[in-house]
Amino acid sequence: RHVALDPGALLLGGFALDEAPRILAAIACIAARAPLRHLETPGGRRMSVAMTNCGEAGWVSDRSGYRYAAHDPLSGLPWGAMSPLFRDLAVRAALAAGFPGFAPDACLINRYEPGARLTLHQDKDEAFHTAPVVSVSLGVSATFLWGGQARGDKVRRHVLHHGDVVVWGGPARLTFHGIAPLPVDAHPLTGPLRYNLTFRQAR
Ligand code: MD5
Ligand code: FE
Repeated sequence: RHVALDPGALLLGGFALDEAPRILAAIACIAARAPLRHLETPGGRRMSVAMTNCGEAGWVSDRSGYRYAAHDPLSGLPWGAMSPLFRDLAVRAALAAGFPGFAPDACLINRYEPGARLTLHQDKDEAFHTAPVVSVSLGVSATFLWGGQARGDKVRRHVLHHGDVVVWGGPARLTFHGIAPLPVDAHPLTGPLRYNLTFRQAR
């Protein structure tokens, strides 16, 4: 069930299935402290995906730009700790994809409602691009879009299902990617929603 989407990009089908119920319970705890919110882009648009974080660094966006911050701008509190459940899953996935020694300090939690999407972008707000990004999909299936190293490159599509994990490293780390608008659907554990966790070494 391991499929290479590209050199450096490995899909681990169903890798997080067993942990999924516990991950969803943990997301509810994290969101009780640091609510899922629709961030504003530097251009002043409200993101359709709602976000929160755990770990030492959290990804945030506002009128002044994108960055990693140690504190939740909503509360001024540090983000909640990354639980061993999360860290161990991310480290095991990275290892299975050929990236030993992954030490994530940031976990971004994305929540998609029907119609929510992520337009094509690169993840380059992290200090080092040598570490991979580990992404975990939960709930309603979504169409992942990925192109190449330039914005204009041809875009391919792959459906990501509940429990799928993708590890993006090496030559795939800066690939342009996005998520197509979430369809109206239902999953037994999340209802109409999709969650995605991304683990990174931000600093
Ligand atoms: C998601 N999240 O499903 C996606 C999955 C984000 C984001 O894109 O930035 O929160 S992460 C997919 C990803 C990460 C890093 C690199 C690449 C894809 N890639 O090289 O294609 O919510
Ligand atoms: Fe991304």
